[in-house]
Amino acid sequence: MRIDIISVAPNLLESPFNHSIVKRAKEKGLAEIIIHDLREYGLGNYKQIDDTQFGGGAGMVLMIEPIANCIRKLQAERVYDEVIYMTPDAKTLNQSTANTLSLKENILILTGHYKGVDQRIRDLFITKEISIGEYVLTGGELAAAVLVDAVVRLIPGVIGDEQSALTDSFQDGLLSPPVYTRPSNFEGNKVPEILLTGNFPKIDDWRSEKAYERTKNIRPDLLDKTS
Ligand code: 6GU
Repeated sequence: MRIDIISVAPNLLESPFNHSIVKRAKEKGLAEIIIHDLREYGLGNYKQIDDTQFGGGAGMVLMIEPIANCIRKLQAERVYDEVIYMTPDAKTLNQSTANTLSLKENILILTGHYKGVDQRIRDLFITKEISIGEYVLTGGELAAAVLVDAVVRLIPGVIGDEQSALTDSFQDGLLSPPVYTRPSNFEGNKVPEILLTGNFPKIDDWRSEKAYERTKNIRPDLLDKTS
């Protein structure tokens, strides 16, 4: 998968993609992530990328020309399956969206800043808008990093133990059950007996039960969706 990200703060995006699973995906050639600095497409000597909004009001808006020029240049080089705009005023990212995106060939992600981007960018170029939750971040970069992490780990071959991604929280619509490792007794706090028995069908049952219990307590709304 190739992922292009257009950003006004490209340095914010360097570190998250050079660790752990995303780093491994890049090294294996399963993911290529290219960051584009919107400033390079800015207008005039000052490389202007934002301006005050028509109709008045506080906050700067990212202008249409720099973004259009950048997107068009990239689109001339390849066909994008999705052109995604990261914005709080969109549907929230979920596992199902991450699963779908993980099977795409080329994805272009636009991250906003300030008051957002000129609406015509959204009308003309964007095929999908994604928020990562009901709170406001300074810019879309951290949100884009979250999206890319969630998607890249699902690309077939990225996680060695294929089981691992499939048994994540949310893959079956439930939260994960509790997990334990050594020691089996920490200052009198013992690991549930069942996990030490080696009775794997029983252990599977126990995990399902705990996943259901945890979901019922913390996210009962998820149970309404799956049933
Ligand atoms: Cl995608 N962008 C910004 N700026 N804030 C957010 C967000 C995105 N998702 C949640 N909050």
